[in-house]
Amino acid sequence: MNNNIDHTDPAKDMNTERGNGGETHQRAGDDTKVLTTQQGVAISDNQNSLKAGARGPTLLEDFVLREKINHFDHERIPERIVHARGSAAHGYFELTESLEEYTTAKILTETGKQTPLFTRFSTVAGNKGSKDTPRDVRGFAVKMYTEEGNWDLVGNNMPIFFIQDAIKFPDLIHAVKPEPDRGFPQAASAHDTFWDFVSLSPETMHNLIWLMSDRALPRSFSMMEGFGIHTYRLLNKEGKSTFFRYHWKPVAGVQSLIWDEAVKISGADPDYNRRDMYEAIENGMYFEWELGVQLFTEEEANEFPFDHLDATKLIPEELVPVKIIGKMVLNRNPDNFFAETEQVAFCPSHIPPGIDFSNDPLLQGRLFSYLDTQLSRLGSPNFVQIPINAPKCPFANNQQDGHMQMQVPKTRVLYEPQSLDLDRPRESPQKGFNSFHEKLDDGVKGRIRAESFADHYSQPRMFYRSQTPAEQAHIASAYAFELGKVDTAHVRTRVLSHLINIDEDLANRVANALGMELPEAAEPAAPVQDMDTSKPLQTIGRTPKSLKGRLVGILVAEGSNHEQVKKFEDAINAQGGMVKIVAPSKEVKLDDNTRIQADERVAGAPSVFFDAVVSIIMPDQAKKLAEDSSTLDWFTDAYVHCKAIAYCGATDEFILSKLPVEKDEFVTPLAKLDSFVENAKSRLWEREPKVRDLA
Ligand code: HDE
Repeated sequence: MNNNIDHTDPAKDMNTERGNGGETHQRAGDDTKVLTTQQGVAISDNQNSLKAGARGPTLLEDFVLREKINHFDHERIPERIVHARGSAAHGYFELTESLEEYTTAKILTETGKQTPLFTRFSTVAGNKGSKDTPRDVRGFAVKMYTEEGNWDLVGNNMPIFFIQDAIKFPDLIHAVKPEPDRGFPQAASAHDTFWDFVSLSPETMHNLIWLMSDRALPRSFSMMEGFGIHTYRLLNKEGKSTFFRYHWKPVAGVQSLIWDEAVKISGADPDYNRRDMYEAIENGMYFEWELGVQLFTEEEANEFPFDHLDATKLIPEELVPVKIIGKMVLNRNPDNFFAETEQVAFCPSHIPPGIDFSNDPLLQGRLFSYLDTQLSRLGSPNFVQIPINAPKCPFANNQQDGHMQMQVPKTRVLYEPQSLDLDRPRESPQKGFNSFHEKLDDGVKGRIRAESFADHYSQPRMFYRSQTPAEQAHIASAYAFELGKVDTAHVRTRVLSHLINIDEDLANRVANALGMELPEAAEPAAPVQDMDTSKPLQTIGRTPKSLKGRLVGILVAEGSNHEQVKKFEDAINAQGGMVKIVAPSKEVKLDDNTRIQADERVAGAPSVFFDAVVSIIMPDQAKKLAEDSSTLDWFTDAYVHCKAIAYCGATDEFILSKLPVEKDEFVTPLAKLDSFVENAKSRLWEREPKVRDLA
């Protein structure tokens, strides 16, 4: 909360002058920094171009103007083809358990050491200027600056992907992106082309059901899991290989938005997730994850009831437990969005010795794509020299020249082998990256899909059946919402024909919501198995009860009781929660005459921004606020979004009494501060059947 207002004049150490428009502007004094051109020439006037006469024309000679405009004209670079919208933070990784038995990679064997990293979270389909809260997969990309070279762990917040082979990726993305003739919808999968493509590609069924689940609506970047999806390898001193898949487990637990909240947040604050991360880190509430690995041998993999090289399959944690080996902490915001978040270039092919790839055909395609795409995005193979991309360990090679080359090699010798300059770098069989010496079957060359990749329904079935009833209902209504936006009847029918194979109850719910008959089931390419359900696939039921990372909105108005406000604020902060003060006006005088600045005006801060709300207002103000629809929505939404509410007498008398808000055990008077704090620690799903149709 911003308390008393400071009206200090920021211009007091500057020479201020009045411009022609009457505005005040500041000029450098003796000991302040001087504005210069790119060439370092001091600029005397940054407000007026060089003209022939007071009323123009402007002279071509004006190099200050030309340089400034020229640079401005070229400020934009192409956005990422996918994952364009993202935000990032710096932090570190610390290994807690050595994997020495399995790998030589120092990052996975040297415990206790902190390795710097940079992590970028993203949506997939939307453009750079879209919103943070669409229904979408989230990217989860970590660049670890290890002492043996950069390791980019380029993953998602879901453990599986839509397709099995990289050759289908451009089609998948073309189908989900805005339709090419009309240029919409933006950042949305709810349209005909997406559902047409996926319903013709049954391998997408598993990722689709995750996309329809609450996982696609993370409450915070700190509240989502991260997964590498593909199987990778670890290689030890003897060259022995062990397969692994990695998981980032959020310390705050997995928490999601409700769809109605996500929709409202999109309008009220398209920057919702990035603002949350920025503010939390600025307030010292760092984001934390544990790194876990599922380790398994080739022999064990051969016994799995699915193919571990198939990126549409997850490995249930009950089958191969996740071994926690370290933690990641994000504790510093970038200094500059463009220089760091925009220019960071992740490539799954950036990998240190001791780690290696598997033959997953999706991964194999990615190894080409990421390096390739940086050329059109960043413009030169020298993108690795941009500070955010450069390794922090020594690096040296004979690659030379190219656009924007920043290095000045002082040698005649930029080739290898060579005998003219003994200081130049040479290959090292001992320290260098070695690929696993894999014995390959004498297969037949061809455009083949392995038969072991044919089962597309067993795992989506396992996922659906592992969910709590509330989550199953959310999934069914997400399918109904999305298909409700699909105008082509045969596409909707085809989707239903797949859902029957996943779960008949699900198919029926969706068909009912759409008013459609169930069609014949699609013909499965492999028998559908009833796999055991898996608790880690749930979110509700696994969320820890905690205020950490959660935000409480306190509504105040003229004359509100300052002491009461403080009491709530202190109680919430004491348990790691954050508070924002919301008021009808930006500045407000409380009962003890303190004038405070509200963080938000109520009209600009709907209760979807908060995890719980408190209202401390006087009767005259409550009467006024009861006439304002944004205040009424504030309480109604908090209620229907299953949040804790603490109210004062005036709020009860003049506002709540007008609303369909039942005073259940989670809607409490201010006197029950402790109960409110407990209730604010999680979403109150118990209320959901009363406020939403979960049929
Ligand atoms: Fe990506 N993906 N991807 N992807 N991906 C990109 O690379 C691609 C896939 C992921 O914050 C692009 O630098 C292909 C799976 C993340 O900068 C591009 C295929 C997973 C990010 C690209 C996949 C991901 C990207 C666009 C199928 C999870 C954002 C810009 C073979 C394991 C990284 C860029 C960041 C970005 C290609 C599938 C994760 C075009 C061809 C599976 C987190 O190279």
